[in-house]
Amino acid sequence: MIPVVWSEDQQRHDPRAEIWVGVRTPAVEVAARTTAIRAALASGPEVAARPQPDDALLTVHDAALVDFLRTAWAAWEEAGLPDDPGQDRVVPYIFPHPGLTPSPREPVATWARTGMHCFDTMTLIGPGTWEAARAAAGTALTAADLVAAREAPVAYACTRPPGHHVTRTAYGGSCYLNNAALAAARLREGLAGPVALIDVDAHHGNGAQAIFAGRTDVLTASVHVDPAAGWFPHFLGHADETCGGTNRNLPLAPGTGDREWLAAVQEAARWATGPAPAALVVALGVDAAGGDPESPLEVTEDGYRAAGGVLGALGLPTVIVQEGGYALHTIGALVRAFLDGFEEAVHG
Ligand code: SP5
Ligand code: ZN
Repeated sequence: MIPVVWSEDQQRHDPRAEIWVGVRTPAVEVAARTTAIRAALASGPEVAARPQPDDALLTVHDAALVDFLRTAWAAWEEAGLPDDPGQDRVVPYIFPHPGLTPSPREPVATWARTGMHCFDTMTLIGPGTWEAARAAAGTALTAADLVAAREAPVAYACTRPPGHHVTRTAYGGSCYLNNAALAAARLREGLAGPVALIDVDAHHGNGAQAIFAGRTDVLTASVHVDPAAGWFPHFLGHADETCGGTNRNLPLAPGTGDREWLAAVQEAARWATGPAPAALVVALGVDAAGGDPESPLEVTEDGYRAAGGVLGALGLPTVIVQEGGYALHTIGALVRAFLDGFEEAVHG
């Protein structure tokens, strides 16, 4: 069975809430997600994530982002913000909008710095967030190391918090470090030949698109609900964002089910494997499933099994990295179905 790479430190992240249109609602990116996934995969082998030095993050992220994430919670506490005005999580309130200034400098006030590095109000930082985000990055990097060393043909990184919305310089979308992009960069270092990154999360994989834009050695493709129909990340994910031929976006209408979604996954696979990549990274969000609270797509468990079959049939060394999926009663079965479909296509 496909080895599951895991780090318990990931569960130290508890965002408690998200702030949407100014309203604080309960967090959907919770530790119970990965608990449910692990329970569904309990019959298979588990591999402990190997700790990675912080500078391993600099292949895809700027030092300023990493430094902010490392110190943000301590600075927030130090500034007394949990007591006055009573905000128990790091959250931005002002952003260096390009219409405000084209060349922002890091502001001095702790409460103003967050907007320099974060692009939404949905992605809160508390005690343990940095440790968990770093552990998730280490989990993805360990899976990449297993595959690059040919210790396993395929590895699944059971990551949280997720990562696919994070760019080189900015975090958001419930993500802090781009786990899948880190895995792709590690595979690119370890293997001769290009790497394909295919994102099937319900939301556009804007992070990898931006990080690898214009790079012919890491091709990115994303299948997601159409931002032009009103969905996160709203500003990105349109079909015309081709990044000079190195990115392919396949936006789908709300309500799209298995048939059209699988055709898009198939097309992403066809496109991304054109230059004969040496390895594949799958950003596996299962929030495209019907019933997920964060997306209007209507993919079924059988659809995810079939998608695993499509991507497994490519026969490439593969790292599968967990992204979204927020329906706690189905998340485990959906991941299990994808991995079963993948493995069946590899081994027959
Ligand atoms: C990794 C991942 O799947 N991130 C997706 C984050 C999308 N969040 C968008 C939230 C839009 C508002 N949702 C309203 C729900 C209120 N709790
Ligand atoms: Zn998502």
